[in-house]
Amino acid sequence: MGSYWVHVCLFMILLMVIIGVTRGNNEDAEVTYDGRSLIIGGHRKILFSGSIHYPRSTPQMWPDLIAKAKEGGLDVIQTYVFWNIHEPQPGQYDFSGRYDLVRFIKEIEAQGLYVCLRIGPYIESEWTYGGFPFWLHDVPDIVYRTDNEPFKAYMQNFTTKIVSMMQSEGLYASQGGPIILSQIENEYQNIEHSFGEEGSRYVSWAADMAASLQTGVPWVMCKQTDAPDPLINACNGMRCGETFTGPNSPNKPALWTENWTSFYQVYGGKPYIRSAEDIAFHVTLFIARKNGSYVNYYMYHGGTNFGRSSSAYVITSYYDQAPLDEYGLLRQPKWGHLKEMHAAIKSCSTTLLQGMQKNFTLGELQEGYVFEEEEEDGGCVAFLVNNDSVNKVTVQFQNRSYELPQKSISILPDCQNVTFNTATVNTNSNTRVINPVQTFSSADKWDQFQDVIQNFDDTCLISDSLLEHMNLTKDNTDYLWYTLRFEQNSPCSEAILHLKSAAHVAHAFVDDTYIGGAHGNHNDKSFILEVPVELNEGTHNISILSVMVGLPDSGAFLERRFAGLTTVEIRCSEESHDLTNATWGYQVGLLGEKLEIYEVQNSDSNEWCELGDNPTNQTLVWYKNVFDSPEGDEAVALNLESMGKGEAWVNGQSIGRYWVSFHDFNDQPSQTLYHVPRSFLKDSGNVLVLFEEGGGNPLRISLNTVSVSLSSS
Ligand SMILES: *[C@@H]1O[C@H](CO)[C@@H](O)[C@H](O)[C@H]1NC(C)=O
Ligand SMILES: *[C@@H]1O[C@H](CO)[C@@H](O)[C@H](O)[C@H]1NC(C)=O
Ligand SMILES: *[C@@H]1O[C@H](CO)[C@@H](O)[C@H](O)[C@H]1NC(C)=O
Ligand SMILES: *[C@@H]1O[C@H](CO)[C@@H](O)[C@H](O)[C@H]1NC(C)=O
Ligand SMILES: *[C@@H]1O[C@H](CO)[C@@H](O)[C@H](O)[C@H]1NC(C)=O
Ligand SMILES: *[C@@H]1O[C@H](CO)[C@@H](O)[C@H](O)[C@H]1NC(C)=O
Ligand SMILES: *[C@@H]1O[C@H](CO)[C@@H](O)[C@H](O)[C@H]1NC(C)=O
Ligand SMILES: *[C@@H]1O[C@H](CO)[C@@H](O)[C@H](O)[C@H]1NC(C)=O
Ligand SMILES: *[C@@H]1O[C@H](CO)[C@@H](O)[C@H](O)[C@H]1NC(C)=O
Ligand SMILES: *[C@@H]1O[C@H](CO)[C@@H](O)[C@H](O)[C@H]1NC(C)=O
Ligand SMILES: CC(=O)N[C@H]1CO[C@H](CO)[C@@H](O)[C@@H]1O
Repeated sequence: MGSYWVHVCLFMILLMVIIGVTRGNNEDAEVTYDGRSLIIGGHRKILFSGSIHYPRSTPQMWPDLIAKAKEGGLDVIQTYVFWNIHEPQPGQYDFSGRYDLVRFIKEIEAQGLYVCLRIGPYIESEWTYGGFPFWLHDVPDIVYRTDNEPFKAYMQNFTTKIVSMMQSEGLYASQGGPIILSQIENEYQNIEHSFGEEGSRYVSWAADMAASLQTGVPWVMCKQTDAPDPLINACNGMRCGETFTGPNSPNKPALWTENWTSFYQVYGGKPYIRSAEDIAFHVTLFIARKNGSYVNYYMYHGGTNFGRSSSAYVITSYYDQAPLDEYGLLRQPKWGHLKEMHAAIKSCSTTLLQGMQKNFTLGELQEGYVFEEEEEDGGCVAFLVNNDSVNKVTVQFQNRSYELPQKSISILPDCQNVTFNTATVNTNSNTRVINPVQTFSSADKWDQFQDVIQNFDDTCLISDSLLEHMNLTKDNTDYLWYTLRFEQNSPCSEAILHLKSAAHVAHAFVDDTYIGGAHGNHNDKSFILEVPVELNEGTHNISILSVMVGLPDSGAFLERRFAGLTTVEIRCSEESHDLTNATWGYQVGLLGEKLEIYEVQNSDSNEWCELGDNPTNQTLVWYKNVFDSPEGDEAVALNLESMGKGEAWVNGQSIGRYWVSFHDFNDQPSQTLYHVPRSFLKDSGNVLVLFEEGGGNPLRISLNTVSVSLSSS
């Protein structure tokens, strides 16, 4: 053997040693669990986690959001994976920009946090179609989320695609990466009964399919009490310390995958405000009473439903009441109070994880939980719970008196001193400051483009019935025209157009004149439009624009949902004409959409003309303006209070649908501010385009910066 081979051999030995060491580390990073907690690299952990959904913010915002989550005491960032943005057409994938899942996970890893990856691929999440790509709808014989071969094939392919992508980037903890948990399916138990035996077969199949992907980290199913081994059943809700029935095996830990920090908001609804005290009470209770070892805040940062990504009626501002608000600013005192609670729990997590739990009564509505290590000088942690929402009480614990405020839990990391009480908020509140920096009040800076009212003669898709809305639009647009040529041969006095729709909005036009509109709401799945109409004898064009504001995202048999017009009649005092089975002509989408009039390269198109003399209250009109970016780096938002309903684009990127004319019970718009991420903007010459369905005044739009007032802690 020559010296060359000696060197090669030495090198090989060295290499094997290095590989051996590395592999040793990898094995250490394997994630397992038992009845108490997840075990990461051999260590038990109590983990605080927060949901941040990558497509609901921008890559430019991610580092700051993750840093604030870490500073707030989180260990884990949880996200869903959004199938319909990643696979817009079968086999065509998109992981760019806001959809760059790997970049998001690597950013979390760079900041030293873990990841819980909820692949679904059904996710609900107030995301259009619950995350399913709409093309699934057209797969022959498909039935979603049950023991159905075509569905399972697509679900398995996408799940495998994501897992392989993570594996090839080395992102599972078992490979030295940050992902410590994955989720398959999502709250399936809610609909399982609709599928009978096939539903339970599907649960087993999904669990086996997931487990077979060999990620080296556990899988969870949330709200699925019978999650098959080795998958862990996890709790979702607001009060898992009270409602969770517990892991379905003594070898599984108590995990809370969605602790709702607020609730999503719909058009016509108001923000759901959950107090910092209430959140802290229930998180602490889950840890004390259920031996909880993982709690995820849903959402920690909600962000923005850009484009047409939100599900039916959901506003673009998502969980703005979360600890980080829509713009990524601290929402105080929520963020600070939870941070303190995380620190109090972390200061005694070893004892919580190693000690024996005992509980005892402290009063009629008071109870105590103690975790005590068995060995001499072992730690002791106590939680003193006052479930009385009206009275504070003084209780005796180990010969000391403790005053417990109303509805609160005191944490005693040494069984003596209270370091945190869930109802005692030491963090100062802050308030949002909105500064108008620019208005758009000069009419000569605006351009407009009048979209067209489609009439029967202009359409080429004809049917003798009212067709289903989503099956025609394929979710490429919100808009579908139903058109008809109506022959009025006999007198028709006091004529009324009466229609019923299972879409979200209808605008009716007769002979190119707007006669009226109506809309439904999140809770009622259909609505009626009834408007007087003048019909002389002769031929009339009836054109109805049916609009959807996001596809449904929940429930069984999503593939069979019906949207669009269901009946149309002309009622005269003499007789009624049922037009339901008349000859209808269809047109998918608006002319402006076809022209991509919102794109920057079309901003000089000669379709645009000067704003009319009376710019307000026009129907189906596109508006365009150009503006400079506000100085500095504060968050930016458009105030669209003067507008009605439509969608807005900045430099060709949709900032979402707006619907200011939909008021809540106090007659206030549900949302007036619409986030424009800084990264959508250039210093100057930004192109703003709005499509307004009717009733807007663009001259009163303003551009604002958004910040929070200083708070002293
Ligand atoms: C799933 O992926 C495999 C391999 O890439 C492919 O051959 C198959 O056609 C895919 N099936 C479906 C339903 O997409
Ligand atoms: C759960 O959510 C409630 C309400 O938002 C909150 O009070 C509580 O602290 C949260 N608990 C956890 C463990 O996240
Ligand atoms: C918590 O763990 C203890 C063991 O330390 C066990 O006795 C108790 O039953 C557990 N409580 C719950 C709610 O699982
Ligand atoms: C301890 O907790 C168990 C389970 O919640 C309950 O049944 C029992 O009454 C509690 N004991 C005391 C003394 O409160
Ligand atoms: C507190 O009381 C409410 C009823 O007022 C009850 O539903 C809840 O389970 C109680 N929680 C605790 C922690 O005892
Ligand atoms: C509490 O006081 C009683 C009598 O004063 C004593 O017997 C007991 O050991 C004390 N308990 C603790 C935990 O200090
Ligand atoms: C969807 O449209 C296609 C043709 O355009 C038709 O064959 C199919 O029956 C429609 N499906 C539903 C559910 O309406
Ligand atoms: C109906 O629409 C067609 C096509 O746009 C048009 O030629 C016709 O004049 C319209 N009829 C009426 C009564 O407006
Ligand atoms: C329309 O046609 C459908 C299917 O042919 C039929 O069931 C329905 O009764 C008809 N409706 C009217 C109002 O004629
Ligand atoms: C706006 O237009 C609609 C119908 O075109 C009309 O009913 C309404 O009165 C108008 N509102 C204003 C403020 O002009
Ligand atoms: C760290 C701390 O505050 N320890 C205190 C706990 O309570 C005892 C008496 O109750 C004090 O002596 C300690 O200083």
